[in-house]
Amino acid sequence: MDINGDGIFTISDIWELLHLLYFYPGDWILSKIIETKFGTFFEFFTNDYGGLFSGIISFICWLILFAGINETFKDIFNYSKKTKDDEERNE
Ligand SMILES: [Ca+2]
Repeated sequence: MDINGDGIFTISDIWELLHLLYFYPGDWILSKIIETKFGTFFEFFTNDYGGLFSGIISFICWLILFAGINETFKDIFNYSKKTKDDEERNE
């Protein structure tokens, strides 16, 4: 858990971990395109990990993920509400 490598686990490591986690989707996509013609054309390098492009891609990925989770929970909630309504109607 010592992310910044200073030999001790502190609150800074939690911040670093959150940073790492947030940029993970963007950095992963960057790692896949860095060696392609597309990546070469747009001059993506390993020092772009955690950068603007990665941040934007990560933001979109997290937005899609949380929107999906939200929709899933909405469906579950509506389903349980429907079943409750149906039960009340049957009584
Ligand atoms: Ca540390």
